[in-house]
Amino acid sequence: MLIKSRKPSEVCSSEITSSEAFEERRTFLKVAAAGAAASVISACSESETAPPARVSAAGNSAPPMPGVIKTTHGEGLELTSYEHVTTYNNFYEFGAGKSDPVKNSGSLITRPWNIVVDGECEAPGEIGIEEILADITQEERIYRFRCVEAWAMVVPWVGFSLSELLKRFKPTSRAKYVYFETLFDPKQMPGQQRNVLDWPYREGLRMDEAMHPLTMLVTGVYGKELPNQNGAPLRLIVPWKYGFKSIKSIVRIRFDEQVPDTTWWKRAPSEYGFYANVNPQVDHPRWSQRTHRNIGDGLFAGKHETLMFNGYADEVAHLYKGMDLKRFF
Ligand SMILES: Nc1nc2c(c(=O)[nH]1)N[C@H]1C(S)=C(S)[C@@H](COP(=O)(O)O)O[C@H]1N2
Ligand SMILES: [Mo]
Repeated sequence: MLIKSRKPSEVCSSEITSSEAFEERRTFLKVAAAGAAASVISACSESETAPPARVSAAGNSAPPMPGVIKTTHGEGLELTSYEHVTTYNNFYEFGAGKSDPVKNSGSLITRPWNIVVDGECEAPGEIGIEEILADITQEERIYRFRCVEAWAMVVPWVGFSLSELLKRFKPTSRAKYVYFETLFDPKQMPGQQRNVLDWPYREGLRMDEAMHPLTMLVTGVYGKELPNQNGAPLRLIVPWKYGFKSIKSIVRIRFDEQVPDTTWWKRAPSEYGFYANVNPQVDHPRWSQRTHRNIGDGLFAGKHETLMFNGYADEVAHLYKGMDLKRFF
């Protein structure tokens, strides 16, 4: 077997510590104090290189979702197992390690759950998750999902196009962006008791990206209700963008005229762009984005070439026509 030696640019963030990251790490260590497992902070740091812990997936018991329509999206792609999808997570509100969310997210209360929608729209208001589940047809679509830090999954998400929800609130012509916010409640989300990130977690899309049919609000996975660690009861999935855009446990959506502040972009603008389109030609300053490994493949499995827009170029490349994607990364 050929074991390829890695270029320095491929060394993952948990192995390399830039001076900036070192400072961050010191601060984080200070905050984390009492010896809790700390890792260099990044949107996707591979804090655990070993395969995910065999935590029996809390969520295996999640109720099946009735009336889900299976679509042809992603037919033929090889799925990542339910266990990997629900035990190898990024959800800093429950810790920075990949196996923290499954262990710690039991404290999140997902019923009742309301989402406020306001800003540049004619019909601002609030909608409950039960109303969404009852009123909006749920579809299963298999999407590629890739983290900025070179790991990827293929997941059968259950949900619906974000545009279906947004239209109900009648965005005005001034709505150029859509802003999203995660719940802020340090009692339910213990990670928020520390200043690891500027809480609440925030994300945003340009209006045309938000209205694109591939952009999905997700309520379930593998035909079952979304487990807490995956962002219950409602999270975003934008399959052609890096994982950090796919904000979890959403409580607020706002139509904005100006580009909104978003968590990772504001924290480290040289590392995480607003667009965050999967692009093998634009490296992260600390590692290459040309290849990825599939979670669940095993430690010695080869890496895969990353595709432009994560393989969705035919559907989305037109959104960025004429834009310099090295500048607007
Ligand atoms: N609120 C919130 N949303 C979040 C994150 C987070 O830490 N907090 N992590 C993001 C990152 S970096 C990734 S890769 C994906 C991971 O989604 P998954 O755990 O369902 O695979 O969630 C994204 N959404
Ligand atoms: Mo990520």
